[in-house]
Amino acid sequence: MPKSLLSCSSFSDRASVTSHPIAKKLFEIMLQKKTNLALACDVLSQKELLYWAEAIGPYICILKTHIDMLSDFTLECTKQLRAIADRHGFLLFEDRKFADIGQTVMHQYQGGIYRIADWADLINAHVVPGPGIIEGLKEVGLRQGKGLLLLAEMSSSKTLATGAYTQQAIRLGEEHADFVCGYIALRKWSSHPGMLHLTPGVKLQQGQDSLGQRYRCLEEIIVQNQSDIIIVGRDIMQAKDPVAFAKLYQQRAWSIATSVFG
Ligand code: 5BU
Repeated sequence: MPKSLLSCSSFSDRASVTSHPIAKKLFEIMLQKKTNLALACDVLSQKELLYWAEAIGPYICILKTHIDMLSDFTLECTKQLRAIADRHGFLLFEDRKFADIGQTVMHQYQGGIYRIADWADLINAHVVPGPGIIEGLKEVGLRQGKGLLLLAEMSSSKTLATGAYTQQAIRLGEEHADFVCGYIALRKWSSHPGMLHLTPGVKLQQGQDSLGQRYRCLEEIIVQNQSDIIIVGRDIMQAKDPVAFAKLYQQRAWSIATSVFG
């Protein structure tokens, strides 16, 4: 194993040194359930969302939602989803990708019809507006013990989030480590132990979809790039036997991660 990989800290070492409540909880879930798999649960109805949460819940540490994709959204659904998450022990991550000034995102996070702050443990944000977006979201989420992920990179081909932009996102996250607990990124960028790196665009076989999504395989993401958590959507949900496939993903990704991080 290359020397740089041997110096990686284990999830349990990182859990013991982080004071961020969501990072700590997430590490504990990962260690207890032996999973670094997040499900991207992109569905169009409440019934499907609750079905997948229940079916795949035992194998995941995070269920990622796009709550505004539901055509029949009600707050009751988020209550039921929260109950399933607590029963199976996984976190809820609303992939809202906030992208406005602090004052606006504060209301989008707390209010509106989705009331994201009431049920989601994790949210994410673009850093294009600058630090004000983090401050605005923090006004709502910090006192409720929530966590924010910054978009440092994206999985799509020809993404503009590269180079200096990515570096600034990493720096902003580290400067707001009381609320920010990680990044959406294609590789590990921060050596801050509480900062998690989550990577979307994952398939067992590399490739692309017809709309610019670029897929990377587990070895590239975890071994070469040292990302912590894989976010998988269609590769599981469109499998012949999604539950068995989720279990396979969980076991493979966890065994690769423990061989890399210890
Ligand atoms: P897929 O079915 O595994 O392609 O789904 C990927 C999910 O991750 C989907 O919900 C996207 O909105 C989400 N995503 C992404 O694919 N790439 C990114 O850079 C970010 C989010 Br950020």
